[in-house]
Parts: sequence; structure tokens; C-alpha cells
Amino acid sequence: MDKFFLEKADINTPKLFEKEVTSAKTVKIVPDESAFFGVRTEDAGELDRIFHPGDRFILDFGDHCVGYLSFRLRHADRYLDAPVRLRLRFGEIPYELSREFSDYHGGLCASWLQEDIINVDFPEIVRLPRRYCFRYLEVTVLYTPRDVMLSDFSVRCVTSADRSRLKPLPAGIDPELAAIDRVAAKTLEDCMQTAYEDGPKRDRRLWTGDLRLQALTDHYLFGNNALARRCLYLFAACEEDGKFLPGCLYQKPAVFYDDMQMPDYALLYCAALCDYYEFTKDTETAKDLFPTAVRQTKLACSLIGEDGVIHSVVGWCFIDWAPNIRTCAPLQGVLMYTLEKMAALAEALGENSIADEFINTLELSRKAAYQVLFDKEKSAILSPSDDYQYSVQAQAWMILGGALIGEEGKAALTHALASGDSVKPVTPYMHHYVVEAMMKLGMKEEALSYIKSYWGSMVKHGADTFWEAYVPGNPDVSPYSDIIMNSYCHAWSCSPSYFIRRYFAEA
Ligand code: RAM
Repeated sequence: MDKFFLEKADINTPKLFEKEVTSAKTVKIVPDESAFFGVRTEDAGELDRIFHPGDRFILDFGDHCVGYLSFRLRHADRYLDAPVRLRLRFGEIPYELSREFSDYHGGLCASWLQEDIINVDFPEIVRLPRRYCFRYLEVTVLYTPRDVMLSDFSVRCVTSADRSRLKPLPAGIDPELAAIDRVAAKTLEDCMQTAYEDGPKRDRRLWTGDLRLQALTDHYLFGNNALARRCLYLFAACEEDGKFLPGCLYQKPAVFYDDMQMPDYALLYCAALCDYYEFTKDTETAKDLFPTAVRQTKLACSLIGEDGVIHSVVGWCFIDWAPNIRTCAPLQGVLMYTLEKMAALAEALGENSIADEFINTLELSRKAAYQVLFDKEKSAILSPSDDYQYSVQAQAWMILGGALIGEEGKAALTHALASGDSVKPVTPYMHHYVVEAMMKLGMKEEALSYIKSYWGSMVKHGADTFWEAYVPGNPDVSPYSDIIMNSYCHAWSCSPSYFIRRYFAEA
């Protein structure tokens, strides 16, 4: 790993801001057919302070929290002559706590589900060492020799987002947009730790695709340039000769990454560097990282076949969690999108021959993509290498890459979104790029109503923070085969604040 880059990452490690959140408010989780996940909470009064074996209660902290739990445990009237054993379960949304975690049937390791059994030997303030991510805390008193009192539940919430930097939206802004922005900003805030985490409940990793949308949005919210810089250096430190950057990396106990090459994410790393430079004009960082971004972009260009089109990918090209999504055409869109940005960065840094080379490849690639992949009759990009799969993802990325423009682009996107036969996005991440494609085509009104209906409906379903996967009308969507594993505060879902603050924040 590149030591110089790791050192640069290290000196940009942000300080964490802390905030204490307490709760004594208990709730019950009850079935409700009209709720998106089929359950809702009902007020169950103030915390009853004396408990017996088998007692159970759920505390509601009022908002999403990421931090460290503490509480006080005392005897009621007689000395506790044996340990008190408690089971704690944490939920970002009520649905998680309506399920037994032992029923989990998903693909990812069940240890991500936030549950602990603890033994308290003596009355004391109990401080849990792990960081949790939740709004709801279920406590079950498994065993206690005698009546026990539990009180003073508190969370020391942590984030590297400086809320004092958050600019208020104009006073007369559409309240629906203000609500979406509030939830989006909270989503980003809770994912901002010593890196831009993807989701504080589960992976807690830094993923390139998530990083790109977080840093972009953060520019309009908290402006933590050092955090963006740190994350960019961290990935550059993991570059290996002739390989795409790893899709994700871990920070602890030391920086670590798996051999997971992700070509689309590697390109979005380059896009993130271009955004970073555009916003900060920090030439020193841009120059440090430019060679990595050039190598990554060129590596992706090497996937272009003789006919100017990408026919196969290397590693895991993600694009979206839509089941069976085919990725050759979307990847070419991501590549062209990146080439345009990289050419601009090259020019700004005085690297004119690289700029020319990228513009040249971009133009050839656009022409070829249009000629080889665009079916005029069907008004759609359909790639033989994707088995002619018809997807919103391919249309959106080809628009962003500039292969589909003007009325043809509008028709391709609009039809794909309306068609019953097309593959649709399932993640807010991919929906971001649909909105961006609309903005690129000048469909500002459509983009606005898309944001309101997609992210806005999550707000209507009671989201405190935006979810990792969301398909309106279908609560069962999970990349991991069980929705209790989904993250309900997911970094890549925060980008409505970017659109709102950049384009729609007029009163
Ligand atoms: C998920 C993560 C992350 C995403 C990758 C591709 O496991 O939650 O957000 O970037 O998949």
C-alpha cells in the first residue's frame, strides 16, 4: 500500500462531534396493514423503572442515532446477589424489532443484526463498548435474582458532520422538499464517521460508489473537504498495477481491502476526484491523485472492443441491485461520463495531451455506442452483450455518457421508465443517476417530481433516514434476501439534498 497516500489519509482524519440523546419513552410495535412494512409504533408511556425476569420494553429515541449506549442499573429494594442478564436488540425501523432475529434467512452474516446479551454483575452505569445504529432499543430482562431498576438510557451520538455549517433552506421553500432535504441531510450526517461509511448499521465500509454521492452531496451540506480528501487518498493507497481499485476498503485495525475489482465504481472514484477538484480547486490533492485516476480511466478504456463498444466486463460491475442487471451498456455510459469529467480535470491541471486523448476516445465511444447499441425503432439502447436486456439503467447511463441526447434521450428514458418490460432501478443510488440524466436532458420539472415521488414517498412511510433499497409498493426488496439485513440509513440515498440545494432551493 502506498505509504505517502496513507499518511495523507491519516492527517485528514476528521474529529468526531458528539451529542447526547436520551429517552424514557416506550412504544409498542403493532401490526398495521396500511404501514409500508406492515407495522407501526404505538405510545406505551414513560419507562416503568422496576423490572422482573421476562419483562420487555422498547425505547424510542425519537430519531435515528449512531453512537454508544449507556444506562443505569440499580437494585429496587434488595441487594442483587446474582448477575442481571439482559438482551438488547437495536432497530433502525420498527419492523426489525417485530421480527425474531433467529428467523433471519438472508445471505449476509447474521452477526450484522444488532443484538447483544449482556451480564451486569453489580449495580452501575453500564456503558456498551460497541457503536450501534438505531432509533428503537428493545430490552428484555432475561434473568435477575430480584427486582431491578433500569433508567437513564442515553446515546452518545457521533458524526464527523459539523451541523453548524448546514445552511438553512430559504424560508418559503416547498415543505415537501424541505422534509426530503432534512431526511437526506440526517442520512449523510449519520454515515459520516472517520470515513464516508456506506451504512452505519452494517458494512461500515468505505465504498467508492457511495463515496462519490456522499462527497458530492456533502459539498452542499456540511462541506467536510478533509473527509472527502481522506477517502480519496485511502483508495489511491490501495491501487494495484493493472487492476481496478477495490470496490470497498476497511479502516480497522489498519487499512485493508479485498481483491474486489469493480470497474464502474473505480470510474466513479475518478468522477469523485473531478468533483472534489471542481468544488475545492485543491490543486495539490488533484495532482497527487490524478495519475491514479488516469490509470483507472485508461484501464476501463481497454475494455472497449474494436467496434467501439464494451462487450465484456472485468470483476464485479455493480450498476444497481436490480436482480440480473446486465452491465456492459451501463458500464460504457459510466466510462463516457467519467471521460468527460476527466478530460476537464486534465485540462485544468495543464495535462493537455491526456485531455485530448480522453476527448478523442469519448467521441469515438459515443458514436459507436449510438450506432451499435441504439435501436431506433424501439427507442432504446439494447446491447447484444447484455442479451438485449432492456433496462432503465442502460438508458440513464448512456444519456449521462452523452451517447443519447436531446429528444431521443428523453424518449428513451421516459419509455424505459414507463414500460412494463424494462428492468427498473431498486436502489436510491441508481435513482440518483436517473434524476441526473433527467437534469442533463433539461427535464427539470420531471426530475423534481421524480425526487418528490421516490424519496418523498419514503418520507411519507416514516423514514428518519433514507433506505439502502426501496421499490415503491414492494416492501420485500432486499439485496440480501431478507429485509431485516437492509440498512435503513444508507449513504448513497442522501443525494436529494444535492439536487434540492443545487437546483431547487429557490423560495
Ligand atoms: C452494498 C453496500 C454498498 C454498496 C455495495 C455495492 O453491500 O451496502 O452501499 O456500494 O453493496
